[in-house]
This record gives sequence, C-alpha cells and structure tokens, in this order.
Amino acid sequence: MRIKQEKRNIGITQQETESTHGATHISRRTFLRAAIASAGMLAAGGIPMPAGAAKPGTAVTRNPLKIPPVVSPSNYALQAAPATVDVGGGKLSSVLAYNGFFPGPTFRANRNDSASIAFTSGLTEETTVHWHGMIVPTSADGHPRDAVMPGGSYAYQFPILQRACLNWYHPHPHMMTGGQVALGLAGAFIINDAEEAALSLPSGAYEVPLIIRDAKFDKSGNLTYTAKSSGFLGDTPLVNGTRDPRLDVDTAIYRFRVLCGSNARLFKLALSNGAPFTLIGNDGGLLETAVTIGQIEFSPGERLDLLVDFRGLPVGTKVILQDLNSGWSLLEFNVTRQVSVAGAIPTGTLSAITPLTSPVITREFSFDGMSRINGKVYDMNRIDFQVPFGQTELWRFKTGGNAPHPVHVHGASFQVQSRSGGRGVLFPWERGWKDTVLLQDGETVEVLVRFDAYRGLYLMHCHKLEHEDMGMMANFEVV
Ligand SMILES: [Cu+2]
Repeated sequence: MRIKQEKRNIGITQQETESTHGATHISRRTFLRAAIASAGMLAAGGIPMPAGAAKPGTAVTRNPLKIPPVVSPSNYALQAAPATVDVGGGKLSSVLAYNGFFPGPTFRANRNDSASIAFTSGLTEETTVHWHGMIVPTSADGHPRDAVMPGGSYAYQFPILQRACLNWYHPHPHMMTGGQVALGLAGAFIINDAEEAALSLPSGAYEVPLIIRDAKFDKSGNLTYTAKSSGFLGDTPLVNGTRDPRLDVDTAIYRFRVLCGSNARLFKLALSNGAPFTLIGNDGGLLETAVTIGQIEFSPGERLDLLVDFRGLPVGTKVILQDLNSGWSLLEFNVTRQVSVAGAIPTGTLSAITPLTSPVITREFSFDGMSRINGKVYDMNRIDFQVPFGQTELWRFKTGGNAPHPVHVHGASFQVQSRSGGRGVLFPWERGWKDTVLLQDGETVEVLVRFDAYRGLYLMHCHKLEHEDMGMMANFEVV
C-alpha cells in the first residue's frame, strides 16, 4: 500500500515499479530519493538532448574525453554539492559533483602516504564518503552510521598502507547511495608503489583513467535518477562524464585505469578492431602476470588495469571501445600522431602475490531476492557476525535469484577460489586481489579473505546500488 501511495505522490511510473517481484519491500527513503532526484536539485537550465547512444558505425560528433584533475589526498578539502557541468559539446547538465567536477578529482598518492580529507556536504540529504577498495579504519570507511548531514563536515583520515591499485570514492549513506552515485558523485583514487614503478608502465599522457557508467538525462539535459528495484539502467553511456567521448592517441602503448561506475549495468568490453587487451591488474592491483584477452565482463565496483597497443596503426585509424552487451560505442580512440616511444608489453612477472591458504572457518552468505543476505534486510544497528582479526576465512557467496549481484567487501581484499554453477569458471580478471566479485544466478563463488589491517565495523553488500539501498548488506565486526 505504501508503495502505491508513494508512486502516486511522486509520479513514479508503472514501468519503474512493477519489477518488484522477489523483494520484500521497497524502502520509503529510496522512493523519496527519487522524488528529490527529479525535482529538488535539477533546477538549473540545460539544453535538450536526444536520448540513446551511438552505435558502432554511426556518425556522431565526438567530444574530447574529460580527464579529471589529479590531486593529493594530503590536506585536501572535498565538497559534495550540486553543480552544472559540460558533459560534452557545450551541453550543460545539472549533476551532483565533488568540488564541481564530474567525475570528482582523481586522488593520487604513494604507498605509505597518508590521506587527510576535510569533507563538507552541500547536499540536501545525508551522505558519507566511502573509499572503495581502500583499506582504512572504520572511522574513515564512510559507514552509513557516520552520516554527514546537510551542511555538515567530516574528517576522513587514514594511512595508505596497501599496494598500488586503482580504487574509487563514492557516497555510502543509508538507503540513498544509488541516487547520489547516479547523479554524479564518484571519483578515482590511485595508489602507486615501488613494485609498480619498477615496471616502467605507460605514464603521464599514456596513463588514462576511464570511469565507465550509464546515465539517464531528462528533457532539459540534466542527469536524472529513478529508483528501480531490479537496478537502475540508463540509456546513455558516459566515460569520465563525457557523452560520445573521443580520445586522440599516439602510436604508443596506453595504460587505461578502468572503473565500472554504473549503478547496476554490466558491461562486456572489447575493441572494435579485434585487438586484445593486455590485462595487467584489477581491483587490488597488479596481477602476477599479464593476460591477453579479447573480451572482459565488467560489473559495478570492479576495476581493470589494461594496456592497449596502438603502435603500428596508421594515423587516422579509429578504434572503438565497445560494450558488447548493449552494442554501445563507449569511447573512440583516434590515432592522430606518429611517435616512437620506448616501452613494451610486459611479459614477465608483474607482481608477487602471496596466496591465502588454510581457512580456519567457512561462512556462507546467500544473496536472496533484491534486499536480503541470509534472509535478513540490513539493519544499521545490528552486527551480523564477528570475524577474528588476522584469521583466514573461506566465504561462500551464493544467490537465491535476482542476480547479477556484484558482491563487495569492505576492510580487506580477497582472493577468488572457485565458481560453481552458472558460468562455472573463474575468469582472468578474477585473479590476484579483488574486493568485488560478480555473482550470477545459480552461481556459488568462494573467496579467501583475511582482515589483518584494522579491527572494527565493516560492510559486505551487493554493489548493485539499488539492492544495497533496499538492504542487501550486512555489518560485520573484526575483533
Ligand atoms: Cu544484488
């Protein structure tokens, strides 16, 4: 009854609410969030844009790929607030942004640096900042109980102790993450270390972050969001907040630091010229060795470290980064300059990864419906289980349906051991250290994990943000 009433009150369409099968409820706040998204902050004028996305072979005017500014996390002031940004070609959109940037500034730091980020909120609802993939004390993890109220502030302070990798930051407020992320709040956080530096990987203009997501624009060209229990799907791809993006490239090897920043959409990445990617890393940093691979499945929260070789391609060549699931052209690489740059695709050992072994106990987590883990909807004040500090454990993720569920763990990285049912295999991008792993219907995925950095309260949840907002999340305490 409540859902019907709210649907009427805030004008959510039939199409957007009828897919609630399997969910015990849809939270009131999720729907209120939808009301705010469509009315509260989208006030500034924009230019109408046609919906839909460019298909391969379609002539479109391509916009230069935006590259967010790079900043140090040492004594940095970060604000979340509504902003008006150019999403390409002078088209202005109302979004939510960190320091006016969509995506937010890219933090870059070295291992053993420390982060000290003074956050203030210019939003009209509570928020937090979660440092996805960063292993930080509970007080800096952006847990929903540490909500930052409108106009409020929070000091996020943590040492950067983990290995080189690409992480990211985004809001994690109670039941309102989906809207805030969809409307623009996300940014990259890159850690460098000596092991990585010794590889002389492509750097400077040859190292490019790519935050890939889908989005929905209203008739005025502003970002819009409507909660949908099966997951928000936009109709327009964005890379680094750019519509129909183009990157002019040299005849060189590029390193792309790729983040799946969608709320719910899964991508299958490939290059239009049939060339493979060289996969060198993922969520938790470098793999032991590089893998040559033609297609990569990519789900919300996951990261990829990819080398793409444009050497030998004639100037004028266009190569499209495609999503084979939707048929979208995500990004056009336009070879514009002949250069001869030293460097090679690495063939030897990239990194030393010590395998986790000999789990002391096994825990099983069933991702049920769209809002429950082991039958329970998230309660911010309930500790669902305790994990002894420094103990290697086997965690078994399975699902009772309504997948995909990209399972994300805070407070530690894990090593994926096996997948049975469903796709039935592990993929090259699931080697090494991960913090997010995709669970499809019928699948059981086992990981080994050890929490050996901090004691305290952490989260495990589905990273389909609408499932997270509806309660597919658990609190655990490292003790
Ligand atoms: Cu889910």
